[in-house]
Amino acid sequence: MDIRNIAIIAHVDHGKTTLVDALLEQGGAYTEHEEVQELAMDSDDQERERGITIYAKNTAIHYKDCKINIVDTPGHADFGSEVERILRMVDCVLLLVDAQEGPMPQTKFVLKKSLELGLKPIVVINKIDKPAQRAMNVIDMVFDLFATLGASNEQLDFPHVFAIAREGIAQETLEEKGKDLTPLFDLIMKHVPIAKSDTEAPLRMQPSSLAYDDYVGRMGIGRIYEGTMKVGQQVSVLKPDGSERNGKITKIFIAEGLNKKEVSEASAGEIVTVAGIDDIYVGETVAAKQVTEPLPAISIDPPTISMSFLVNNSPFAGKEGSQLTTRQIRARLEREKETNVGLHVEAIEGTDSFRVSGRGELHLSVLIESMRREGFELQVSRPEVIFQEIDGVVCEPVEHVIIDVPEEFSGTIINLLSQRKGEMQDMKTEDDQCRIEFLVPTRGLLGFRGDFIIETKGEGILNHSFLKFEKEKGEIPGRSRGSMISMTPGETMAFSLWNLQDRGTLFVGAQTPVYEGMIIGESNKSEDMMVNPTKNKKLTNVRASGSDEAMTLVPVQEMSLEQALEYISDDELVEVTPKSIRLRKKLLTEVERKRANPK
Ligand SMILES: Nc1nc2c(ncn2[C@@H]2O[C@H](COP(=O)(O)OP(=O)(O)OP(=O)(O)O)[C@@H](O)[C@H]2O)c(=O)[nH]1
Ligand SMILES: [Mg+2]
Repeated sequence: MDIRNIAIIAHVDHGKTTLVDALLEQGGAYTEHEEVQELAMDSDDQERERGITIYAKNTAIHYKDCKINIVDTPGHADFGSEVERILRMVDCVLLLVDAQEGPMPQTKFVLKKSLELGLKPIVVINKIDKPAQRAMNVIDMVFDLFATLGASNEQLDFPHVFAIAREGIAQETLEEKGKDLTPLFDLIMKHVPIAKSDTEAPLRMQPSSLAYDDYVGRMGIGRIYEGTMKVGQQVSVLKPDGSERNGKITKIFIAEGLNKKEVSEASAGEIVTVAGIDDIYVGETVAAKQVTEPLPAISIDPPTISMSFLVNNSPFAGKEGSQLTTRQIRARLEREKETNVGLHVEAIEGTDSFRVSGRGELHLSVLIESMRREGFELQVSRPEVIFQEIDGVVCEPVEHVIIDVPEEFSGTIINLLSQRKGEMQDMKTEDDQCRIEFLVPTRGLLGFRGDFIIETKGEGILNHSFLKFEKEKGEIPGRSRGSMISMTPGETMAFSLWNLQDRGTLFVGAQTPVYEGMIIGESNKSEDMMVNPTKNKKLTNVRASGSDEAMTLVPVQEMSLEQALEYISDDELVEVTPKSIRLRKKLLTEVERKRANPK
């Protein structure tokens, strides 16, 4: 069979999943009356709510006599290493670039990885319907990016097409108005090589990612490079280091539109999901018995960020969740490790806590959010960057940052990032709009987003993605303001909050239960401030005219999980339950804190 294997790659939000929608629709994946949701591939709850793709997924369509396997990848930087692994199972990529934004940090990252693997990308300039599109410029920028990344002459000669993914339109030139995706399908047929299908050779298949199913257990998703795989077949599983073990294939699935189809066999060229090998892992080779040579290893990037996960021991512990114990948390983290490649979990000896490490804040906060939805209560510490020793030198992760801001804010932003050890690389101004590129240590970016939004009055756009490890950059200043801490348990009263709101920014509204040591806001001063938010107004017989009505509270912006994680300091924790996100001091009483930290 004629099979083509492609992945769709791009910076976050440039329209990958939307394009897959259109490809599925026009590739006849649906029957006439099938009701299909927008962004159908983003099927996970958190994906739908956050409006981003978190897990790479594959699908397949038929065009003419050909089957096209398509892998939709996440664009967010935290999932970049997954994209890198996935590129191993395809023969071509569609590189999407927003016709207004142009190439962004993650465009660069995924393109670099594709070029290194020798892939020849098809460039899709998407969103040409945007009023501020500058598609022709963007083509030049993409060309420059290819050149900077050391593309070969063949790669530089990339085919391109313009698109409005949302309307299911592609067109060869900017002027003509397209009517469907035919020009893109034609490019795919012309430029994506037919998947090699040597069915005579003995079986070799390699998982690029993992999945889990309650009935069949862990499954490997990857490409069959050679031979044929059959249900019931006895196989060897070879590790890159040459060690081997036995296994048996119990189920094979291939993609068909939005569904998986169970088949009894599949051959070289096909992308399959296989069950039967319980401890299968990314990069291993599933092979016929006589094979001794594993496929080339797939490297898994080391984590860059870690946090401690603790049992909830706040005064409110156990009130809102059902999964509370260390044992339950441990089991859940172990289960996560089954499929979450790149996640590290380690019990911290002598404590009820775990060190959980991943590829970025979002990678970890998606896990925390899943856990709270499943009924867990836990506490997490401030995210910390993981240093690495490379050739005897202590190194830290550094990110490529692109900032788009109105020109008036550029000075402030450059200042802020310099303090955080950022180095400016480039700055361009067009129509009072600045694009500034920096290299910034990941450490300097933790907690930066909040300041950035405030300083740019919400008009700035911040994009960053991991670039490399570099020599440690020295001290970076932390949060400049202290916390407002409740000195007493109780329920917050509008009267006291009204008095406090001038002294800082409140995180909680009236009638919120609080405990001693809980953080209820940010102080305007640099030190922590102890307050009593539970005091009510003394009743007097004389009613001061108008003062009750005048007690208007500034609306509080409740913190999201990510905001809370970015916000807290080293001596603070985020308490997460199915119903609440609270911030607290690690040590709840002032006495304990003073004892721990005598001035
Ligand atoms: N104007 C315009 N908007 C588009 C077009 N294609 C996609 N969008 C919008 O862009 C947003 C992001 O689209 P997605 O398809 O989720 O982007 P993505 O690349 O899959 O994003 P991630 O998976 O999170 O990296 C959505 O709001 C789409 O409706 C287009 O051609 N024109
Ligand atoms: Mg997507």
